[in-house]
Amino acid sequence: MPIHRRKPWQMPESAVTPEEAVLAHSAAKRGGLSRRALFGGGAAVAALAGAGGYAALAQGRDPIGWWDAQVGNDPSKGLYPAARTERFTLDRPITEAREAITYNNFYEFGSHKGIWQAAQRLETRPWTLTVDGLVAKTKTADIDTLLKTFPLEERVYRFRCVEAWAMAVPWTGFPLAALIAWAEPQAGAKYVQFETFQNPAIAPGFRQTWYPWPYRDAFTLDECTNELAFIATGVYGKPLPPQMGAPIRPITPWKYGFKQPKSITRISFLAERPVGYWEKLQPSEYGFWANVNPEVSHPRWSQATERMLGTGERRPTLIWNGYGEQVAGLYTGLTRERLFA
Ligand SMILES: Nc1nc2c(c(=O)[nH]1)N[C@H]1C(S)=C(S)[C@@H](COP(=O)(O)O)O[C@H]1N2
Ligand SMILES: [Mo]
Repeated sequence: MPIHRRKPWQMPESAVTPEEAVLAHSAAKRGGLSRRALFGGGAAVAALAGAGGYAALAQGRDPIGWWDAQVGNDPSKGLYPAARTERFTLDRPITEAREAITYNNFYEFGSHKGIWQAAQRLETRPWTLTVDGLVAKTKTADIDTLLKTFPLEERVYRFRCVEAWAMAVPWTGFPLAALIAWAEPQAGAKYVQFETFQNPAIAPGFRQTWYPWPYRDAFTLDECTNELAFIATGVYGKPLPPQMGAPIRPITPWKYGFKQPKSITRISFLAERPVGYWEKLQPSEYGFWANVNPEVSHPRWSQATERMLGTGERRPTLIWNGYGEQVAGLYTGLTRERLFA
């Protein structure tokens, strides 16, 4: 086997994250794939990711400078920064932008944190969002039309990955409730499913056919109309960079990060509860609700504390990620549900 020079996005096996470890486990169960077969694929993935366009150009660039250059070509740049809504002020400093845009989970571009350059192959214009299922009528809207329809605001939210890393992030966007109202759900709609783009030509992860593509996850309609539920189109006062889910993603800050698909192209209103991407891979570890709770351990690690990106500071995990006042009432009576996994 030829020796490949280590590229920034190739991580040593020791850097394997908990979410990847699950995958190795479940893929091994299904298809008899070994851990090495899974993680040894890094060079092939890297070759694909590095093959084209912006991704190749981004190599070796400063991530902030690169982002600024991309924003210069963004038709929505004039909408940013938006005024901050102060009532969501936090108990912790905002995470450095550089940390948040270079440490990402976006399995379409690779199953490790160093995907920011690979993700530059995502072309975010033109971009259409479809709403379908139990709605008055299927609608498709262009992202720039949506951005003009809903007034943008900035909200600083806690963000907590199930792997126990965390951030404090200034998202720009609009309440998810506004998008739901625009979609005109029918009476029978109980669940709202978000679906990520699916284009194997630009994202090497799709070749890894043991993943249940496209990346999807869902919330109840009541969760979506809670005042905290948000649609992010920007972050740090600029349009979202591709690696953070440009041009549009849902944000539900009281839940673990995996519940929130990036770069969505479809929202479906459903009568039955669908099974999300991680729940399909490992239902015993990743459930439908996935609300943050320090006392409910992941089967393979404690959730009692979290590590802040950038500073490395450890903080105690907060129940509902600190948003109990807004969201706890959504769950009264659901005593038989696994609310925290
Ligand atoms: N399409 C897609 N969306 C995704 C993921 C992914 O792999 N693909 N990872 C999820 C996980 S596990 C987390 S923690 C967050 C990470 O968001 P960030 O990279 O912007 O911090 O995105 C979520 N949304
Ligand atoms: Mo995550």
